[in-house]
Amino acid sequence: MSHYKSNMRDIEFNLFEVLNRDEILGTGPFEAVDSDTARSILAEIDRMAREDLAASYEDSDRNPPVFDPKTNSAPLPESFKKSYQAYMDSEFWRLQINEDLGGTPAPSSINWAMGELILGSNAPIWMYAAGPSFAGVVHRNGTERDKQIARLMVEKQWGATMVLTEADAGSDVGAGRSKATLNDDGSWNITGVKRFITSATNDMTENVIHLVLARPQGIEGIGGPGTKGLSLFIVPEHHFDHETGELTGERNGAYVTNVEHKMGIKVSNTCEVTFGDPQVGGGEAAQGWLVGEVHNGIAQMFQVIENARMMVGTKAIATLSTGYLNALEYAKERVQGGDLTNQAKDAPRVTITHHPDVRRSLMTQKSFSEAMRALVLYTASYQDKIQIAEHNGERDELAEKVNDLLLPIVKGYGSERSWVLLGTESLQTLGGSGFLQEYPIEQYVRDAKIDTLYEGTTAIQGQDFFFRKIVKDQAKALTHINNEIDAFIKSEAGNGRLKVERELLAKALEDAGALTGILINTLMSADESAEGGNIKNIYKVGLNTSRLLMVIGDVVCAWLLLRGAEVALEKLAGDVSEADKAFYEGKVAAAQFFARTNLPKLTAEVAIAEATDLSLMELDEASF
Ligand code: ST9
Repeated sequence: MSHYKSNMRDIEFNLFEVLNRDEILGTGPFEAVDSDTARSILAEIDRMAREDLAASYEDSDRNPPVFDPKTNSAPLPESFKKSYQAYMDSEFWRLQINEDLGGTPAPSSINWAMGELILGSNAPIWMYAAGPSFAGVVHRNGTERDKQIARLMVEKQWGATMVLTEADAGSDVGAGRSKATLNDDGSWNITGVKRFITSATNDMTENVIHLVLARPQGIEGIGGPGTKGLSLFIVPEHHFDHETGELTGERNGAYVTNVEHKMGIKVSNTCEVTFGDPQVGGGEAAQGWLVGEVHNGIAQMFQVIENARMMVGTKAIATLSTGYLNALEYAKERVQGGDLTNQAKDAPRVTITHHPDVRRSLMTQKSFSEAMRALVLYTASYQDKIQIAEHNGERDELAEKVNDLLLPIVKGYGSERSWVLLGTESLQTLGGSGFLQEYPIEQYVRDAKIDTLYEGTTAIQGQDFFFRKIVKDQAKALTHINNEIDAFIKSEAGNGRLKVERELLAKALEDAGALTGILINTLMSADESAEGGNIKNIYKVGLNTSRLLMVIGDVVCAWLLLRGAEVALEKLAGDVSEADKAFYEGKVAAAQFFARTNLPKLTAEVAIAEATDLSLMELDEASF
């Protein structure tokens, strides 16, 4: 039986009943994917995810790739390769690719719905299969030469990697020391050692294209310190004819020199890659080509990072969702103890779904996984707007800003909530059995932990959220979301049944506003050019940026659940099947539970932020 339990009903509810994606499917850039096609594609991906992709999930964990220093590779288990091939053969990855590259573009919302199914069933498949999506970034930023390379990346289905991190440059990408030196023929030689590079070796694709950040040497005006001095290079594992894509038979000097031993997602090779070291491999130079012939590396790389941050958040919530559904299945069958209302020693034993604390736990899992699914698809609906505008030769700047604002919530809030809930609630529902490898949840916990770490830790997401997405944006996107939530609060949504929750949401929105205000005022008080300014006050901001991310995440999630509950209540007022009645009642219950159990806590978060002083920063390190 499959470990993966999808929630297609809720995915379709979000896409078609709340976000009304029917309105954009089959039109504009999505002409080739109409509503019926999208539904049947999702149904087939759902089947494939539960059967073909989930099939190798456990085996890939128990028999992970092992690094072979003689061949600089780590071959993947056969079971995993079969699942990967099933996905590639389905050709559904083409929905994320633009037409120029041989794709059939679908709205981002449909793609991330597909992403949830694949990432929840076996996430490394999505990661190894990302080569064609990476090609999109090469194509978008590239010269004619690069565009042709991008076409080949798709045609040949080569693997691809994002190569930023070094041993002493993780969160601080700008500390990277890898170098690039210009050759006479216009290509560059890359030297340096990169770490934590996902998918840098596999035995499923004939080539891997590394997108490498390195610092150009010896040319005035470029290659300075920090992230702005980094440029982005296309560095293949094997050289190829740039016109035909035929491998020339020459190895490029980009070698995997280690594969990490990890806590989870073990089948996803996390590699050290050494570039241009005469002592490594055949000692070849690592030849690369500057993307777009412009030195704009960090901005170009962030196009990949933004997509990957969305991927990580979606992976996290997909794992929580299947964790919850596995816990639910267990709880419905597990008989243990008597009902609290009947304490007689010979009272009939009941399934654990009768116990209040198990119900609390199950509803906590349900409400968070459905809230964060709504968050992912709501964010993706802004990406749909961006796609539509681009198709019309325009830019939708508001949609871009809102997407930017929501991304750290999807990634930071989504991964933190998911990982914690998988451990404290989903696994806990199974009691001691949850600790066993007979059930998938212990693997989910191990596999989900990475989501709070890679693609920018939660602390980085909190800083990005406050400094870049709120302060630098002058709160334009935040104001837009605030106004949307405010309009909902003031509406008659829920026809009386959501009145209490709308009041709770109003107070929570006020709290979120107060917390944002505290951080902005504290930031201003750190400006030493203003009277009384004290630079140390910036520490007080830093002590609260992750808090702000989580608080606004709670508010947005509560709102999205309540919006869904409003739709559910409208449906319940009409004729619905028994199955739909239970589903819609579940939507209302989850929204009410989320609002009632989470939102009142936000007032305390404001008080904590308000009381922040510098004592923690002044404490001697020896006292920790
Ligand atoms: C990793 C791999 O963890 C994990 C698994 C990957 C699996 C891959 C497979 C799936 C992916 C598929 C992707 C396919 C691609 C498809 C695309 C389709 C279209 N937003 O604040 P500043 C830029 S990899 C946008 O001064 P610092 C911006 O250009 C490792 N841009 O930063 C800015 O200039 P300006 C992941 C942003 O203080 C410039 O950077 N590692 C954003 O110099 C400088 O900004 C990390 O994630 C943003 N949010 O550097 C690093 N932020 O201001 C984490 C910055 O003029 N560390 N830019 O616009 C950070 O993010 C740091 O905050 C830092 C700080 C490095 C940015």
